Amino acid sequence: MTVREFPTERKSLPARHPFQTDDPRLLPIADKVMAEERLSFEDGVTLYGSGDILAVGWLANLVRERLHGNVAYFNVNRHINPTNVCVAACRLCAFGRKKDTAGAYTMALEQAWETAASGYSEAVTEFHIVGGLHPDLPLQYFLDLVSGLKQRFPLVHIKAFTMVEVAFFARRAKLTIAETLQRMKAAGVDSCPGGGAEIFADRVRHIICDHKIDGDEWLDTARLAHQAGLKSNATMLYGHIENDEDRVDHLVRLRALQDETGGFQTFIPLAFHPDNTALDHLPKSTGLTDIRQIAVGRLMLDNFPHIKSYWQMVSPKIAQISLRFGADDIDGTVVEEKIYHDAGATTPQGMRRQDLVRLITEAGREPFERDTLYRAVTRTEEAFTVAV
Ligand code: V47
Repeated sequence: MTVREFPTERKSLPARHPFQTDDPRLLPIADKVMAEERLSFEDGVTLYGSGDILAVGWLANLVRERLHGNVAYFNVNRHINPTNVCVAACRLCAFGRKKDTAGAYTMALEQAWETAASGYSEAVTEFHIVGGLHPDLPLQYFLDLVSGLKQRFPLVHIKAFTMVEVAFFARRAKLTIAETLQRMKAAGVDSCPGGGAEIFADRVRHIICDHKIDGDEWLDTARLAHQAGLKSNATMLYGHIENDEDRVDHLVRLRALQDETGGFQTFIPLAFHPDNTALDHLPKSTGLTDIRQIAVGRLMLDNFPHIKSYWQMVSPKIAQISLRFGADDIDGTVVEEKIYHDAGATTPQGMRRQDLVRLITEAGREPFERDTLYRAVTRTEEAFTVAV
């Protein structure tokens, strides 16, 4: 067992035990983390391969507390999936349907606006909007959807459309991606969610989501979104056919783009749910795999402000533990999640604000209600205000 003394500058949190590990390969990595040096591709592979998850978690927690102290973020949000009709037929997905087949739906605009208003009485600060790649719906449908929401809910932040959807809208509307993003912004889109990134490596992408834009196109679209002034998130889908090198490659490519634009807010590892997908022979991810993605993500993505353990994906229990393994955010109330529930998720489809507060408090962290841009939200009985 080797022990490294913890640097003394941490003031806001109680003294911790020193770094200890049974895995000598972690020692040079620990030295780099303590010196705030960037980790290499090889370091990432070592972190994934280490059996000493507590030591990996210790390091990730160090970085997490350096950035956020004891605070853990959550928000009050609502998901809206306007259509599940999708031309892509990705093997990873149980949500998409071909047009006019059983279970396919597309919301009329009024229906989408009503959906936005329904759910819990707590005032939401964010609408999270993603859907399938519909072969016939014009870009104007999505722009009207967003502008109608802005008219009805002017205080609510609209986080809408993944890079895959943006690239698809642009192609269908015969616009450049930059023009498409400008129209989205003008309609009221405030930022973009991180979906569709999956795993960038071509070998994997060809198998799990062959009809989507490739990894470079996802990154190019994100670059344009950031240049247009839209913040965005980045996901990584793990627990299918990818290997450790594919995961590290994904993280390193995200990190390189973030060096360039600074436009990413949050990294969200997403656990693959196999039920009802073409990959339903694969096993579900385990708790330790989930926790490791959070920890390695925190350590490799030194330029990402936030790492989210999305409770819907990994379960509230794992999300809670993740708050000690590198995560600083557990996402929100969500309300009516569909994508993972079609793929067999057994978590509730939403949680109340007070449940999120309890999860965080019981992890020994300080709950901090944020808006989508991580500004403090203050609530009175009927309304909320955002610190700007
Ligand atoms: O891109 C699809 C994933 C993503 C499955 O930005 C699946 O704050 C697991 O991106 N098993 C959409 N995952 C969701 C998403 C997201 C979620 C929460 C917060 C944010 C954010 C973004 O869901 C897709 C895909 O990677 N997905 N099918 C499945 N069977």
